[in-house]
Amino acid sequence: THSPSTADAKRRPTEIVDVVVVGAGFGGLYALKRIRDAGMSVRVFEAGSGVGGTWFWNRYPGARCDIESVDYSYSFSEDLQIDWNWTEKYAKQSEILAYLNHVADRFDLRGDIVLNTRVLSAHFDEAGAMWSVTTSDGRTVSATYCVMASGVLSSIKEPDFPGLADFSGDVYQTSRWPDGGVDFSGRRVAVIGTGSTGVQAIPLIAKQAAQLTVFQRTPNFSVPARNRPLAAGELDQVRATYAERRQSARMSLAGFPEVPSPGRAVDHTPEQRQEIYEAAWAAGGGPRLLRAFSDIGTSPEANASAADFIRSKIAEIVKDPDTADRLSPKTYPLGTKRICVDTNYFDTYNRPNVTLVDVMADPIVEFSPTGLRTTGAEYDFDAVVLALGFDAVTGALMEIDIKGRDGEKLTDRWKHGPRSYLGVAVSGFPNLFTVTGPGSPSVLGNVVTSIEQHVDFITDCIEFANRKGHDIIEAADAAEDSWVRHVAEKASESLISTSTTSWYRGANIPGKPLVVLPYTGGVGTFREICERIARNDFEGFLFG
Ligand code: FAD
Ligand code: N01
Repeated sequence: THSPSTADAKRRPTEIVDVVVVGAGFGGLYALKRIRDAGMSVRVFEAGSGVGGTWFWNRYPGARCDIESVDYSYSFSEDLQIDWNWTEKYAKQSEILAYLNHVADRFDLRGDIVLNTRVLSAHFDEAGAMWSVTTSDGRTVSATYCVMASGVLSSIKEPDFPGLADFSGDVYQTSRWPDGGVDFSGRRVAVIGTGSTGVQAIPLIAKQAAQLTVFQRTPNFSVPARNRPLAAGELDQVRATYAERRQSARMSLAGFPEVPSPGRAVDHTPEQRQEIYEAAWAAGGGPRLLRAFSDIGTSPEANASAADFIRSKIAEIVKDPDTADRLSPKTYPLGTKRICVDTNYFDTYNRPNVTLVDVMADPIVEFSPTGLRTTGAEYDFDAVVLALGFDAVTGALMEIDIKGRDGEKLTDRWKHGPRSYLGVAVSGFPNLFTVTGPGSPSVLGNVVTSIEQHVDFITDCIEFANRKGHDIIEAADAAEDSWVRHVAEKASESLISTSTTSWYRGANIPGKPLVVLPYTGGVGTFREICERIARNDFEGFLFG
């Protein structure tokens, strides 16, 4: 890939486009296609050296999706969804990356994408009603609209362990995994972090490494993926009913086709519940268990019954009762951190070469040249894998120097927590759109369903303005206020608001305001609200 030098770029006159898009993952690629098809000029900037976003960066062992691939994929092109052959129930990272590269080629997107280029700032010039966007290669681009498709889980939580720089072994971050992989054979390896990433990587690293020490702070709920190759004919069956399947996902709670629900857990006997949980566990996947009953997300009693079931499974699988106990989440309700979907995760702790260290009880103090020290012990290893998570939903936006009307900074506006109209637009920041921004369903469930809906809504809104001869679109203060209130109200009905450790609430980043970031009212409900707003001439937006 060719990246022009800073000097070259500086000599270039300011490029003028209708729309700048930041990011070339699922969101940015679709935004480019949709906005270009609407007849506008688009320039996409992507910090990575390839397209794919999440699936470009996260190459750690075991990386794969946790929503079935036939659903975790674009629905905008009938031909694409008919032609593409997913090989497994949950595709691995390389296959999803190949799919997104195929999308870039198939729809001829690459010509409008500049790789290896980070957007540093976006300032709104009120006089000219244009965004001035600067990039890491020294360009300035002038655009009527800015669409931020910078990702909900793309800003890495950097390690701040004292002494890490003095560690003489190798340090790997799961989201910056070396292309071509890492061979851990014969090595003593440490993993810090047991979120979805750690849970996927740990079983595979354990198989290869001589010794693996897992440093766990908060244990996670995890259910078996039961991943498998898709049998002959299975894809054809999906293709035959794709339209219904997609429609069900669009109108669902969490962006994947609704699982037929037997109703509320509280209306079932303990024996009936057990049977239904067992069936969900046997079928595999997070959605099946979380949606086993309709009240798991809202009723503490229903939630506890599902959580107890998973804890009983951990106790069954893990032979050492003390390890099983430490692996069992007890401090937050099920589903208030994203449920993990694994292959042999708990069973991995039965291996003689794997040790679990509880760093909640015995915190990490510092790294040394040969390993790390906790308050109670010292551990030596040759390599450490950091799976510490992300500054979710708002992180990537806050990293860009965004200034709206009167030079107001987005970081100032969101100092006490993000405020947005529909997760799409911010008052005082005209013509700036965020794909899956805070206050939209974004990270809950199947993110691709939400990405498509958001990009469609944003493009429709810009086209509406174009038709009416307007070139300013701005969220009205009152509309934003009432949306923020509605999001908070919905959040207070959800058990997510009670979790003190979840990145859904920003709790994993020191100093981040504790606000439930996604809209918990449901993907389908959110879509209906957006459709109503669009029908009412995009009420809540001011046009000028
Ligand atoms: P991303 O894919 O994150 O793309 C954003 C891009 O923007 C990145 O490539 C980044 O480099 C670029 N960027 C950011 N800031 C700048 C800047 N200033 N200048 C230039 N470029 C910039 N969701 C699910 O629904 N199901 C799953 O199974 C699932 N699995 C996941 C697995 C992992 C390991 C992770 C980390 C996330 C997973 N997610 C999953 C969430 C996933 O992030 C979304 O599903 C989806 O891929 C997001 O697409 P996006 O285009 O919005 O963002
Ligand atoms: O990140 P996480 P992730 N000392 O924040 C620990 C998606 N995803 O990358 O919980 C010690 O969940 C931290 O501990 P604690 C999915 O949406 C999907 O794993 O803060 N430990 C936690 O254990 C997911 O939810 C898949 O106490 C520290 C871990 O690091 C989201 O991305 C795969 C620490 C971080 O877990 C994020 O998942 C991967 C410290 N200083 C990702 N700091 C699929 O399966 C942090 N931790 C599809």
